[in-house]
Amino acid sequence: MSVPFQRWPDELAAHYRARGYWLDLPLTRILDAQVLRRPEAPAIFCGERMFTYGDVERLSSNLAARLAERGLGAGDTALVHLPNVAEFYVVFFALLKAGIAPLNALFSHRRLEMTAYAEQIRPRLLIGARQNPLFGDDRFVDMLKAASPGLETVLFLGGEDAPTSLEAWTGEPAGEDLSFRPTAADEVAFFQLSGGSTGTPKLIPRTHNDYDYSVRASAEICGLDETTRFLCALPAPHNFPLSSPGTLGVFHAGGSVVMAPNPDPAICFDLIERHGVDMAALVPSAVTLWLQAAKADAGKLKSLKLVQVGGANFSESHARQVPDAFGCRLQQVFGMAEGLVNYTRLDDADERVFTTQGRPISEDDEIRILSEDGRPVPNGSPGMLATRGPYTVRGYFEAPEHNATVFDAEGFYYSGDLVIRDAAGYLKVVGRVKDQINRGGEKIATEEIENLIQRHPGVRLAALVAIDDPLLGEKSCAFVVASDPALKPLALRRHLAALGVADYKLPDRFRFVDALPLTPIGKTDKKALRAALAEPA
Ligand code: OOB
Repeated sequence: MSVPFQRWPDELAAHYRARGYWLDLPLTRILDAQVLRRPEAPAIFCGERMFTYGDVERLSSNLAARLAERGLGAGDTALVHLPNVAEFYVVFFALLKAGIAPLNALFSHRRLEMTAYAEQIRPRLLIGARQNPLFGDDRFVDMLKAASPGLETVLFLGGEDAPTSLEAWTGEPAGEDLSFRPTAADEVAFFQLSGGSTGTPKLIPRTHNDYDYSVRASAEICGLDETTRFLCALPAPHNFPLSSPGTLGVFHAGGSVVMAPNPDPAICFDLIERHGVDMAALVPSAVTLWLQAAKADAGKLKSLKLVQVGGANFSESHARQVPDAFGCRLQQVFGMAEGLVNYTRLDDADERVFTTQGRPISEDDEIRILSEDGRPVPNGSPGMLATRGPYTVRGYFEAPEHNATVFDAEGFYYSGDLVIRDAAGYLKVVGRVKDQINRGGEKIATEEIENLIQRHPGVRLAALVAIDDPLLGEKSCAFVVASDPALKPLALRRHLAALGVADYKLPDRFRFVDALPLTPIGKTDKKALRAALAEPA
């Protein structure tokens, strides 16, 4: 049994192996390598706790053994909902060891997102945290079980009673038999989350082979080694802090990860000072806060050597401030959970680092930049980015119709970004054609929210558009055509909250209008709506 997914064509797979990208080893080799070499070395600092590589190995093996004992293994999936704590990695490695494919939801995801994920992957296992209001009692678990009948095993971080306590399951194994094994390296290891532009969130099946390559190559590009101390302040499941090179890159290199609950400088600066952090990954909105805070507190940042910035548009003026303000190098990162990641390189000239979002990891990342009618545009001109390569997926999980719209016949993925390429192959992100809002790096699929607003009985039509925001880059504004003239924003906000949607997706503003403007072919004219935002309400 294995999780179904769209495979790479045989001849390309053979090429990726011949080039040494695909090693045919499971992702768990990242941990195994360090356990053999330096089991006593610190892998994770989390609050007052420190976990060595040996600890992560032991705890994850215990959990894997218990799960295998329950009959969980290859072909099974798990829904995981944990905050930025060491247990996130213990669970991740445990599930990989046992051949169970996890979907690591963001901790900000609520009932609606979690239910949609469960309906798609039909998990046999759920791992959550009691500290999250979703799992304060068992009501939501019962709902999930109803939506996903195969869900038998539920474990909680911070759970009191032993049968469901994650702590108990990672403790000494119940039986003698420690038999479990990962799925084959060319099978699905886990699911990444797509930022999305559709009504339901799309899932991204990542194989051991493709993900491991992106981690190893990223670690090399970023110069990680045993001395690296990496601050994980972005949500741990996100592709950027997980693999670009992220925490997995740090484990691969034998360094240490320092967990932060979020990028708040009041928390992060102290962690940097205390643990001698030399590298951090941030979204642009966090950099803005750090730049402010560094005016008073730069002394705490002495150990920093590299700050990576990615996930959303980063202004050149802020980019230029980073080296002096933080006393370190800047690296720009333009990546996507579907695969392709671009980095400025450590030896690039400053101007290139300030003005581009880098170039692809691999010589075998194929990049096409296309006009609206699908023809290649010359270097220096903006066009739509299409890509395929050794770690860019060939399709979303069980979404044939959507796949037909964002992957072409040759397997190129259309990211929805408008980019300019220069003669050296560096990319600059200049815009977007996908209907998505990038709220400080958190992606909102407009269609998802529009559908939810339209479920309110007093609403005829809704359209969500981006508003420029000095801190987050973009916020969201919902244009609403109401059938009930008394409808107020508060009622719509309550309606969305009652549906259980994550907070970051709630519209920042509402505007009531008599009708939505239409384009000549009858679609909502979002350009006109954005222009209307510039005028007073
Ligand atoms: C990263 O991954 P996702 O999947 O959350 O979002 C991908 C999208 C890109 O298609 C692009 O629209 C935007 O986020 N984006 C950027 C950017 N990096 C990502 N837009 C402008 N400038 C950048 N530097 O966001 C992600 C994954 C791995 C590494 C870094 C970011």
